[in-house]
Amino acid sequence: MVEGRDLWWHNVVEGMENFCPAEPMDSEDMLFILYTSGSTGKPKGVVHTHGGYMVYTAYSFQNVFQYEENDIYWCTADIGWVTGHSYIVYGPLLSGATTLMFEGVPTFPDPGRFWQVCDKHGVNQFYTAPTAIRALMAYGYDYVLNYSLDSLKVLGTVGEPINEEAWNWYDLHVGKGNCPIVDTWWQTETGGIMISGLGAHSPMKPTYAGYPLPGIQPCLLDQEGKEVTENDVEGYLCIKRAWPSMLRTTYGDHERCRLTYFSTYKNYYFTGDGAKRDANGMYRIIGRVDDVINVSGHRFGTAEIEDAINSSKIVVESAVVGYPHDIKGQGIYAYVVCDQIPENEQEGKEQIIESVVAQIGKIAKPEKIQFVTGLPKTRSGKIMRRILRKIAEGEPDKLGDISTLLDPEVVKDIVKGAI
Ligand code: 7RM
Repeated sequence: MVEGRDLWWHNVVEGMENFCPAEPMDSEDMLFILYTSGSTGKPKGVVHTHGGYMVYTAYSFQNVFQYEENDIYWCTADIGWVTGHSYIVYGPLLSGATTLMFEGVPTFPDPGRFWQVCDKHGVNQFYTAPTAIRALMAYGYDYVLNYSLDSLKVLGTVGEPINEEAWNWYDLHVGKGNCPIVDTWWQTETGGIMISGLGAHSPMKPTYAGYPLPGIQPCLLDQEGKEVTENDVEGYLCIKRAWPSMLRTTYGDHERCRLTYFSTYKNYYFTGDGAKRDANGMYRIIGRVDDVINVSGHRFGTAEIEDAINSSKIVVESAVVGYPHDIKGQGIYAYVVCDQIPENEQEGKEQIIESVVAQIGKIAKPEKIQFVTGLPKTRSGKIMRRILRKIAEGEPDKLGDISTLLDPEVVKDIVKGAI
């Protein structure tokens, strides 16, 4: 007890009302700030406001997950990630939904934990990240087959492109082939889901987020910043018109907000992601444009190469980065996690190369493959490619800030085994 600084609880609460009236706010008053790290530079404080954010999280929650009264909804995200803000707290609670909150990890007391909780509480909508799915896949089917999971109606995924293997596993073993999967693409800055299926009402295509939500106008721009209007194309993913939950500013530095999101392409919001639009107008996110690898003039998104690597039976997950290559400009360096590091590493590498050549072609063949026990990830499961790039470039002493890493130990192992 420091006089003048501390107060006694019993003195403070004495005579207090047990009712606290809500404070009326303006729709444009600040609601919260969430810091996003980005790949370089100091974190930006993304500002959301009361009115638009709440309208849009409620709207998108109800439509994407097709929530019906008395359903039990569960999003496994951290509350500190925007996914937790929008789809554990605001969207569900504004909709009067029952939202299950879970504190723990997917592998304790065993890797059946998620499925046990689903059965125990009769979860109807389940929303998680590809990183969690892949981690659980590595333990085999037994854990998931122990549970009926028959309450499930809709499955969701978020945070990074979901590879085909993980999509199929989620569909078959968790959804038992009966649940639509909504692959929800959005960002801290967008506040809510921008591109996604709406429960069972939308066509599904593995690895595709699909169509924009009603009211959202995504588009693809080419190198020159010109909009590509036809289908079956790739480009820089932008959004044409404003939407209710878009960020209002970056805290304390409005100019930075303008420069980061609204100056690359005039009159568009730039997402920083690359995407593909298929012949039917469905969108597939191919990764951050900063991560594109250019091999002899061929541009690859990280997701497509990783998808091909992950389809090899021995692989659990992988991350690819480019490194300077005398002839090709950039070579592909792949960090690969397997159930077990193959006894014959050379054979394992050949198997991986075969998958890539079969699915993409010789040009996408990784020059270097390093087997690792884990990948450097943030708490929301995003691979920190900046770190892997530095290691591939032979500069492990210049990793920069690694304070947001979930497990800094994996970096030491990767540096030790670098090729
Ligand atoms: C919700 C969230 C945003 C970045 C975004 C993308 C990637 C998110 C998906 C995805 C492919 C998805 N907010 N991303 N969802 N990529 N498919 N369904 O993750 O601010 O933390 O990250 O995450 O690159 O720009 S975030």
